[in-house]
Amino acid sequence: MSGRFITLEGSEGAGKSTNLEVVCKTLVQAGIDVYRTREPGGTPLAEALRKLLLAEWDETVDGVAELLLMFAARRQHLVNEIEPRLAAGQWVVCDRFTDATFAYQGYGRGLPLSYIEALESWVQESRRPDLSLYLDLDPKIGRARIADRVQDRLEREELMFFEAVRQGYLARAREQSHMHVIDASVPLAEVSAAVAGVVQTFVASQT
Ligand code: T5A
Repeated sequence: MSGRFITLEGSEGAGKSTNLEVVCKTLVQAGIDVYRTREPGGTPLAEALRKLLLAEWDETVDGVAELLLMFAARRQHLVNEIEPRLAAGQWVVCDRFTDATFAYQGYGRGLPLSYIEALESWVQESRRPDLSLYLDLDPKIGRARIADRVQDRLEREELMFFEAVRQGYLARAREQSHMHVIDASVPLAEVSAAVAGVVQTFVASQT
């Protein structure tokens, strides 16, 4: 049996990295062989593209150029890591995937969603996440949580950008049955319990 593809989404500081551990631990406890990865990134070339995408440049980074780099990294990641592992029966847990592109490049940058839909079909063929957990948080709270970190190019965007990103995720969640919204404003233990609960229900539905 082929594996399942689970993604974790959220805006800056929502707790994705922290809760990715919870997703993996819940799956391992259920006896599932898990591979953990992230986007942009996940292969040497895709990680190099990540560095370019998050770096500051002495020029404006064009939104379409940013979108194409995201999908170039995604294609490399899918072909070299994600697809072979799913085919071998491993479950893949990925920190962000194409729902992030809809939210950041579509709603945040204002690029036509039709560009993203076209690239999604071309680059991913029929591959879509089986389950995506979206950690929803007011971007003001998220920013405060990561205020002591060195900020990358995307993290330095205006609050308005992150408010549009949040609306984008919420719009996707209303339309896409694979997406589950989790309130990330409550204490971490409660968020993690909700994450584990959704994952356990999903696992039970697959057997
Ligand atoms: N991107 C990505 C696009 O624009 N398009 C795309 O297609 C893709 C795939 C890199 C960037 O790329 C963009 C989006 C991003 O800007 P990233 O590194 O995955 O993506 O994203 P970041 O959001 O930068 O990851 P962070 O590590 O900053 O955020 P997390 O993972 O959400 O936050 P985390 O878990 O590190 O938690 C932050 C802090 O909050 C605390 C944690 O302990 C930690 O200190 N915390 C809580 N505190 C109180 N209550 C809670 N419930 C808490 N949960 C966590």
